[in-house]
Amino acid sequence: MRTSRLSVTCLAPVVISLSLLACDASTPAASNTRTKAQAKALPVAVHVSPRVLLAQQASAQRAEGMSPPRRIPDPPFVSNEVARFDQPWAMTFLPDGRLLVTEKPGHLRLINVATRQTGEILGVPTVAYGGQGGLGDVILHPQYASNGLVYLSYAEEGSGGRGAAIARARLQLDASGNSGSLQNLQVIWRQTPKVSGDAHYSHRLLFDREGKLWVSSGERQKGSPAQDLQSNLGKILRLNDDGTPASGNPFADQGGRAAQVWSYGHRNVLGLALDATGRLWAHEMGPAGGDELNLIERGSNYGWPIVSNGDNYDGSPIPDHPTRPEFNAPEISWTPVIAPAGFVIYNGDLFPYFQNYGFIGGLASQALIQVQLNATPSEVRRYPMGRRIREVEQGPDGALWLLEDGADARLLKLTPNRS
Ligand SMILES: [Ca+2]
Ligand SMILES: [Ca+2]
Ligand SMILES: [Ca+2]
Repeated sequence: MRTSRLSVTCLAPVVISLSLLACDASTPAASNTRTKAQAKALPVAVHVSPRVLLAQQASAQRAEGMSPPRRIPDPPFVSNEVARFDQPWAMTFLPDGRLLVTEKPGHLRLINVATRQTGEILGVPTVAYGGQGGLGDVILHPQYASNGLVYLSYAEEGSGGRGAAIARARLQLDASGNSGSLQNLQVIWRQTPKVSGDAHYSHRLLFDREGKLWVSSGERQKGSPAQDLQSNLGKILRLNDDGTPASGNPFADQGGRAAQVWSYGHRNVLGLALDATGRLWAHEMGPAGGDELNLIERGSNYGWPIVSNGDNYDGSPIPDHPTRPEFNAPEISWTPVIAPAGFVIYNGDLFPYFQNYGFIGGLASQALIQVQLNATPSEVRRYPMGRRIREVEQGPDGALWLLEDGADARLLKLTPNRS
């Protein structure tokens, strides 16, 4: 990042043919001043070369948190299979580089990605496996290194039907191998009320820099709860690490479940990610058409089920977002759908040309989808992967990792194409 900043900064004076001055990292301050003064004195109608425009564009993109253009190999990455799992759903890396993987039927695996040796972590709660339900997300507490806490989301049976739950426990690893167990397991949050059916749990988890726990809670395919602040379905929630409502939430004064809510009017949110400036982005599955990427704002209503850029599966229309400007409209919407699942905003060093871009797994689209998150968010490229992609993660060394969906699903490591 630092290297690129210097090189682009230095590009402008050279290609403007201003001059005169050698430009490198050691350019003295006095010379910089002189260059700026000369640049300021240039006539407005000066010819600007394409390279200058590129440098200016890079500068503007940097200002918006985007990476400057670089020579990008095509394809930009190569993909290698590391392991296979049964219906994997989510993954997260331990500080030592080993990888926790959830499998929907209710297994938590630990894999040493260097040796490819895999083991199982015992003590996972009983899950309601079926349809879209089962074991879901896994993340680490921000102070995992000292407290060993992992957080799991899953579907559970209860009176009235099923709902998502979140448990936290201390991960106790065996002295050798990749097995272990969950100790002192505590259920810290539940979807309420429980309802029939086995779809749209969402239950994606994310910790922010302040140690708040973000939860996507799907509307369980019931629609209207997404607009009811006393249901925690169809919401994005902001909680403390013990599952209690975080202070400063927008509907705290309404009490009850409303105190958990940060934003509402959501459908099925299978991806949460923070960008370099701390903004929260979430994608959600639309019905027939209308998948969305949303920038999540405090107290905002994202419109479901009143508006959608898609329509109902039976073909009956749902008014589009522009008909109701009071609802927060998506930054990107997809028709036909991509069926988004898994989401990272890249901030590693291994792929300099991916800095600050979002990467979304595609189920129906069987692809990895690259999006830009600047002033004009859009899909910039779609990489066909040949299978449904369930989960995307960034590894400690900056590699991108994907989990395919379904039985006999591959764990794939993406590294830069050096050819
Ligand atoms: Ca993950
Ligand atoms: Ca919406
Ligand atoms: Ca519509």
